[in-house]
Amino acid sequence: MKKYTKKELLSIYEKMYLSRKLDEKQLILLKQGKGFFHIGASGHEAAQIAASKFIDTKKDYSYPYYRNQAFCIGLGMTAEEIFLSFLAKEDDPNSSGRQMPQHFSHKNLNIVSQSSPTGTQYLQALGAAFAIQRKDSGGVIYVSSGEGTTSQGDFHEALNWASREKAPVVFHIENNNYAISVPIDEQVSGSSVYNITSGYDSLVRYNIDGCNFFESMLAFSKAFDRSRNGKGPSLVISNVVRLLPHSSSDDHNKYRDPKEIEDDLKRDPLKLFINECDKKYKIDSSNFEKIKVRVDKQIEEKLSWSLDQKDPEPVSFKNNLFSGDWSNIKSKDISYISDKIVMVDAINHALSEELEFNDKMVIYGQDVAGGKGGVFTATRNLTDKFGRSRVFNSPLAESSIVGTAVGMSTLGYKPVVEIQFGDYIWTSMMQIRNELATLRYRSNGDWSCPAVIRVPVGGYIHGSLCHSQSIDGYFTHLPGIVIMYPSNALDAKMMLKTACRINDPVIFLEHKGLYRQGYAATKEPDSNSLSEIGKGAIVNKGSDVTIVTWGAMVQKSIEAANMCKASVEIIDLKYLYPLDFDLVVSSISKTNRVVVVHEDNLNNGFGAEIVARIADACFEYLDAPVKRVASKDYPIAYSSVLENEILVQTDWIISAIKKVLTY
Ligand SMILES: Cc1ncc(C[n+]2csc(CCOP(=O)(O)OP(=O)(O)O)c2C)c(N)n1
Ligand SMILES: [Mg+2]
Repeated sequence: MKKYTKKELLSIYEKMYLSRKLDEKQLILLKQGKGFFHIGASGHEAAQIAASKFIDTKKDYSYPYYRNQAFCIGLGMTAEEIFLSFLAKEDDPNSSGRQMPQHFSHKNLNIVSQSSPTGTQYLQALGAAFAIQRKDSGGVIYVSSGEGTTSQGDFHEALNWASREKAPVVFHIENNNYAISVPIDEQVSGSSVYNITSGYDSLVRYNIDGCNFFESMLAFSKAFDRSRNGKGPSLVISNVVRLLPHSSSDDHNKYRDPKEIEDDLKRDPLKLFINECDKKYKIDSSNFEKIKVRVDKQIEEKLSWSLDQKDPEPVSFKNNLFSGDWSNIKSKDISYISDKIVMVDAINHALSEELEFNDKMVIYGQDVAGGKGGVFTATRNLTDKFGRSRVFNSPLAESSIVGTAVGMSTLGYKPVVEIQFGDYIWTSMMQIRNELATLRYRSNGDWSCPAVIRVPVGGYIHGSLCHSQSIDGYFTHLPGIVIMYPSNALDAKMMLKTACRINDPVIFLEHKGLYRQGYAATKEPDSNSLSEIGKGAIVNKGSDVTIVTWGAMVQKSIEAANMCKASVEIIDLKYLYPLDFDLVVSSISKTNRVVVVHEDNLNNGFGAEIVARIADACFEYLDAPVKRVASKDYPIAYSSVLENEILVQTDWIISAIKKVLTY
């Protein structure tokens, strides 16, 4: 049993008390109209300060949830920093005023910016642990949440994969028996997080009284020790009390029994700590009183300083959506290394060359490793060539794939992951929408996650409802992600290599129907050939009408153009974000007529956005209404007869061309 000095114990108390008082102060400020939101750590302080004691901020990383104010103070976050965040000031280290308070982030303390969804942090922490394992730095990743969040699939996915890999993660579940108003018996099977987490190989669990600092120290000491020594993940379930309502927007008197609230006060970790110090170390109460007086005074001074600090500049909302360093990548004259390559092989070669180029790059996904090399063979032979630590299978879990890629890329690795079918990307949507797309922005550039997600998409392969989907319309709506969608082997190779080089997240859409098509096969560009980001191409010059399109519709448009008498200019956008709208405008200014063609179904497809922009920017050039050709608003049926009715056909494009020409 560790012996503590009086100085150590008083310093621990000071941190717990500071967190408690900061909760009180923020709630007062809120009532004074100086802030909008607060979520408190009161009752959780002992377990959190104990956990913080084992973290070495030089090599460990933390993914603390919103109730971890005391933990962050334990790592070194100051009262000024907490106030700057509460007041949404420019110098708020968490987000420069972009996120709600208690969404912690601190570059110097290795606290990785946390978003709001409960549970996404687990898979990111695991990805960060994969990076740590490869760096062999002896670091550990800390990640926490409440007990309610253990109902999220991401939590169990993370336990599974962490156990498989013996990843150095300390999972901390702070069980305060409530998830907002929902009690644990309506949340967790058998009311026991400890029981529902049994059976994961190499995961060791501790179920402790988190109100007791000393007991918490014992558990975390064992947990961190195991992880640091390569023995695998640990789970500490600390049973704590929630002394405040869930947040400043909640009133727990509506759903909690007053007697229970009173009983919780008896387990107040600060009171228990003072009692233990008195009993075991003979430290009398006057010592704690002195700390209280000092901290109270400091808080007032620090608040008054914080109130005087600057708000963010209004124009700063534009900063840090992307890295801003794309100008390094320039198109140049292409040298070719072979006369013909199909698109899937071009993708395979791009991946192989980039694995060679960047030893921090890794590839994973379902079935991507070994002899199979992916269900479409895009990763064939890569495990043989680069080994299992660089090209490996993930569990069958899309959220795991994207979530870990976010974490791994945050710590400097370059995961280029595969989602087997676009139709199944949806279980990773939370990770994409609220994490991958926002990490750089919400941390105002402190953290980023430049992962690449390769996704086979599209129809015309008799794939029915769930192997035919076009998904571009969903992802073009999310600021923060580059979206690439090549239509041929040449572009696929150069664009994918570019995706692997840039410091921003990329969704790379690959049309399954194009993988082995003769018309999408091209000469193969050499390993130095990259593609200028956001540059579309004119693939057919013309003067009567412009077709704006991308992906598999490029070829269909070429076929339609060949079957019309008119002179048709076809633009292959290649990038859906950023969009080469200048190219669209310059073509329409010449042809005065336009058809937008896409494979995704009509309603709310990306064509709607393009057409709206054309209506705004090209009104004076247009001699006919703008037409859209898109698949019908039905799920994609299996029978060829039905599929042909639903997915865009060449004659639909021909008829649209004729309509705008004869208007
Ligand atoms: C994915 C998601 N669903 C719902 C919410 C809204 N929400 C925020 S906190 C919370 C309860 C979490 O409870 P628990 O995990 O027990 O943590 P505690 O707040 O009790 O510490 C809910 C439902 C959210 N932020 N994210
Ligand atoms: Mg809870």
